[in-house]
Amino acid sequence: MERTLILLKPDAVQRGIAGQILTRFEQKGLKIVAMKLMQITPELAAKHYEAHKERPFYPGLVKFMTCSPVVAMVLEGIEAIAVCRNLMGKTNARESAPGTIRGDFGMSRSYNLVHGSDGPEAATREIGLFFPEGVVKYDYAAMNWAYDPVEELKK
Ligand code: 3AN
Repeated sequence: MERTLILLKPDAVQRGIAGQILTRFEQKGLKIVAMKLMQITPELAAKHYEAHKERPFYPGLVKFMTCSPVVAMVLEGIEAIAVCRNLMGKTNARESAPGTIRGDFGMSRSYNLVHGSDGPEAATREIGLFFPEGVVKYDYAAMNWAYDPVEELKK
């Protein structure tokens, strides 16, 4: 079981399509273990995008991510990181395949609607940054139907 940090970016919230994007993740079978609407501070954005500090698009990226609220969430599932990145599509929404979130909803490389952790280390770091309070523990009814309980959940 893996966890990933997903952000529905300011463009998703301001365009009123946060719900539709959340639905993509929910209908896939990912379990929501944390979720909140929040304003990202410049300090949090700097930590989150540390790896991109030297990139030319960094100032614009921080400005965009702090200009308006985001919906932050932690999703859980088997191979959740790769599953979510496949659902999201390529960074440049114009090149993203139809059927993906960015491919269906976006036209931009920077206003690309959604963030998803790109690996297990990033996921752990990002979840700690956005949810220092931790995640919510509960039984998810779909678990035994989204997966084969015998083969995949090894119950
Ligand atoms: P992804 O979000 O697909 O993992 P990253 O991690 O390479 O993409 O980039 C982080 C964010 O920086 C992207 N979501 C996008 O908003 C922005 N970004 C990446 N590359 C560019 C670029 N060439 N021009 C403008 N913004 C970019």
